[in-house]
Amino acid sequence: MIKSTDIQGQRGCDSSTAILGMGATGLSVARFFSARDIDFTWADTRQPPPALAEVKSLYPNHPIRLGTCHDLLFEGVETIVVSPGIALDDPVLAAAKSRGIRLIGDLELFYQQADAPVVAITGSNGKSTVTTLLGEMARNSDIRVRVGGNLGTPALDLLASDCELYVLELSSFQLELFPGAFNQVCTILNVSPDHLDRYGDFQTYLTAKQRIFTGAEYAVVNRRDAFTYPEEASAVKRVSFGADMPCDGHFGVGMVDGQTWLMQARQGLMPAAEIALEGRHNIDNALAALALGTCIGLPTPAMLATLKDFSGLPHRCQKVACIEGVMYIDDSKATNVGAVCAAVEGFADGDKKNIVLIAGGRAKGEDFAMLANAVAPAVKHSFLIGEMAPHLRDILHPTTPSTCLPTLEDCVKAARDLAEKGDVVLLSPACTSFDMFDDFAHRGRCFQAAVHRLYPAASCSEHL
Ligand code: UMA
Ligand code: ADP
Repeated sequence: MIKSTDIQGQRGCDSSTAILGMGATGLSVARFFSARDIDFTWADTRQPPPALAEVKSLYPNHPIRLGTCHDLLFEGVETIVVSPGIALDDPVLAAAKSRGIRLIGDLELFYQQADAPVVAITGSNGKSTVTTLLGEMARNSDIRVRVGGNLGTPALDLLASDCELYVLELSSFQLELFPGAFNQVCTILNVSPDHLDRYGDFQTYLTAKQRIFTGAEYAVVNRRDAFTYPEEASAVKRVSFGADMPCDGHFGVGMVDGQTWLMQARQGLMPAAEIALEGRHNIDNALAALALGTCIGLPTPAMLATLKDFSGLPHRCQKVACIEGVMYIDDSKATNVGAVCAAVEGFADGDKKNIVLIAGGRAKGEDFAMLANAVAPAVKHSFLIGEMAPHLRDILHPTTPSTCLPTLEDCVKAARDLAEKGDVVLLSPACTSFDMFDDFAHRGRCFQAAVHRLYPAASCSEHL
């Protein structure tokens, strides 16, 4: 394992190292360096950065450089630890690179230190669910596991000498500086357009995701999505999952006594109906977690028990209430078209139009055109908020009646007025929340509060 002195000597992480970004990642890097007596300076292109006061009080002796003038930011700097929210083609970083300054991410430091196997999980949708689910499977197998990454706890804060397994959710942003990892088990769960405001085009986004295969021993791939496979020539071993009958060594579904079962090759594992997670897309997530768990040797009984118990994270197709026969679902985390399609498909009821959709917010450069055909069969009306509301209305209205409204609360009330017994009111925005809310969790909490305000006097027996 590389010690702090090695890091200083070999990697150049000494006083000529700058931490760019004062968010969760930057602060975790600062803790990591401070614990090892490694000197550093702070840099941030925002003036002022949100955490400036906290950083000044926690790190009074470390210089802080702010702004977009790269000469001032990185004078004398040899290595920059870049936070994932800052694009590598940002002019400040492009200039630093052209001057020969080395750019690394927190993952490079993490992988130098991690002394236990790592499972790395990426994908456009389902990352947090599968990461958490696999972590629970490992915990239920009595393994000392630490779970984090893009999910919340930065990778460096997970490091612990007694840890037996790390499960990391990795974003495409983090993968841009992914150093590669020997013997790793990894997966790209699925790929659909996302973050195109940063990448410009789908191929660049996909290339960032595919970096996860660098050095891997096993790749868990999605049979329904060719973008999740490593290159043909790559030596990475593949274990696949998909909602069809699997071949030997792979995971899928099949019919047992007239019921859909999760299968490993020809062997039935459990009825799909017993998975605690809601929505058909979660069968994929369950299969992916089983495949990953099998690659790292988790016992099947513990994994299956976890699937029967783990009902999911908040704001991901979360049941909020059932009021007068109408189910209210908070899918605030659905911030791209692929996620909304999966949620709508998951709650569709045959050929009925049983869904009232609430969507909108701030775009990430995606083309919303495919949403129109995807939602039309199941959505009876869409209520739209935020910056994208007029644009979404133009796209959806030809196939699905759609109305723009000023607030989320207005949407909830209008959905309540329209929905009939047996319908689903689904918040699944296809957009980020930052035009109207702090983040997706804040948007989800506001939705849930609005739902509960609909019937304040009613008995809570119908609320979940
Ligand atoms: N900053 C600049 N210049 C910029 C942009 C940001 O200097 O152009 C500075 C800000 O002023 C701030 C800091 O960078 O001081 C923020 O850094 P950051 O944006 O990298 O965010 P962190 O707080 O470090 O959180 C990051 C992830 N955020 C992003 O990738 C945008 C978190 O994922 C992750 O949980 C955390 O690291 C720990 O690993 C969030 C996210 O939205 C949840 N991720 C995206 C997603 O899931 O879609 C990828
Ligand atoms: P991520 O961390 O990749 O954003 P989450 O597990 O938080 O993924 O789920 C976010 C949303 O993505 C969910 O609310 C759901 O709408 C959608 N989703 C989850 N799993 C899948 C999947 N396997 N395929 C497509 N969409 C999915």
